[in-house]
Amino acid sequence: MFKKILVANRGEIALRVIRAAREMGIQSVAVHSTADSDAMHVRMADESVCIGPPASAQSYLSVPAIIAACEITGAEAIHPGYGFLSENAQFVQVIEDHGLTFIGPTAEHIRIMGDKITAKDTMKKLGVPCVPGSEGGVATLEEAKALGDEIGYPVIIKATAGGGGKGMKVAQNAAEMAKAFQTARAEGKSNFGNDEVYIEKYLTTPRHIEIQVFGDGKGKAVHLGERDCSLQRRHQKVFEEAPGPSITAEERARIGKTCADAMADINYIGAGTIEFLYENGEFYFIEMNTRLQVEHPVTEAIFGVDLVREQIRVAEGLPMSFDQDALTINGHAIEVRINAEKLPSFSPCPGKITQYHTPGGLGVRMDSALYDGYKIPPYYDSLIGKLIVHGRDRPEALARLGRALGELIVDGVDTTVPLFHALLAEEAVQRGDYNIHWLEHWLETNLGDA
Ligand code: MV4
Repeated sequence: MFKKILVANRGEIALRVIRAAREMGIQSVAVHSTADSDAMHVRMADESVCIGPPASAQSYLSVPAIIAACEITGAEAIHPGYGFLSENAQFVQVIEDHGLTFIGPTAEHIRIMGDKITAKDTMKKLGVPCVPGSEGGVATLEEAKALGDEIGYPVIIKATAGGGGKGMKVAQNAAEMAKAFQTARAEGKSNFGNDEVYIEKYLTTPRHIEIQVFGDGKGKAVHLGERDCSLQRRHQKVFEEAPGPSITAEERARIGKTCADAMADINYIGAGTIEFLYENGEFYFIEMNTRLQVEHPVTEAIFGVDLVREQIRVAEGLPMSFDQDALTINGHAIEVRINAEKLPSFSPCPGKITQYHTPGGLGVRMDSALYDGYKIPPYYDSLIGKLIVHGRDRPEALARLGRALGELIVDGVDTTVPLFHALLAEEAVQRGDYNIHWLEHWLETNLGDA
């Protein structure tokens, strides 16, 4: 059993990991930049180490500083949270070279899934359904045009190293191919230092459905159903729910088993998310995230499991505390991401919290590192909290969300809370009838968002 772990992150996710560790009797070490000396994760951890100046590149992304913090404090393992170094294969390698344990997958799994062409090729061979498209990379415009004619327009050109929607261009027809192909390559090169691209059939109105998987690293893996994360703005999720309102029990069992079997085959260890586009009753794999996700609490709510506790267990070589048969869905959960942002532009709004009151009651969870008087620094992500509600069914969860949002007080900065009040009044949201484009259209119509 680990005695002490280091949390290489900040904000609500650092608290999430510290809480799981404390319940397991494990000591926690927080790391922080000089801008975060007064942050809640520093206060809540058993110990803390300052690892550098405000800029993430010199603190939360500094591998030598984080390894040094482990050596100073005697921490045996590192939990990366999400973002920062959570999907950095080199970081995992360095951790292992120092005789420490990374709480997450192997460097090799991160490497495979970090390159989207390799990820897709691997998943296809494992029997996971993929979007029709090129086999591997597409090197020339001639090849790209031939493929466009073969699979039919519209097509999407994606950078293999891409992410967050960068290095992704749609070609509606052959005439648009040259520009789309060159732009995707250029964006891959400038953003990720890799100009390799691949091509897929462009799905016009899909939902974003992701399957939560979990492996023990020894050939056992399970799935914990899906989350529908279709409500996004500029590739940032804002509202997530589980189960997906459009997914049947039969579909869940089938795609879930396909994903779990694939993870068992590669001896996957820890938490992972397999992302699909879902259209006309079919699932199409697009990419895999080899980390805990922001929206993991909706899955925890409906399955009644602590995913971080399980991550720590399997990292220690212990078995998972459940098998597939023990995992049954109870009710419906919804998460909304509360950002310190000014509407309608969604521009970051850092500043001092003058009053903070969290909602409570049955089926309400608020994950946040805010406190009265806290000064949100301007250097990091604008996520300041996640409100998660759980009900016996979807209508109850929606009603509970409205009730809980009404209790929440965050004064001193602008937040995205008004957006959620407005969304809850929408019939499409009430019916669960939306796709990946719905929110952007709604924002244009209702907020005049560019
Ligand atoms: C697609 C697609 C349609 N067809 N691939 C966006 C980011 C990256 N994760 C994959 N993305 C997409 N890939 C094919 N073949 C549409 C998107 C997409 C999207 C996907 C999920 C959630 C929101 C989205 C918003 C715009 C585009």
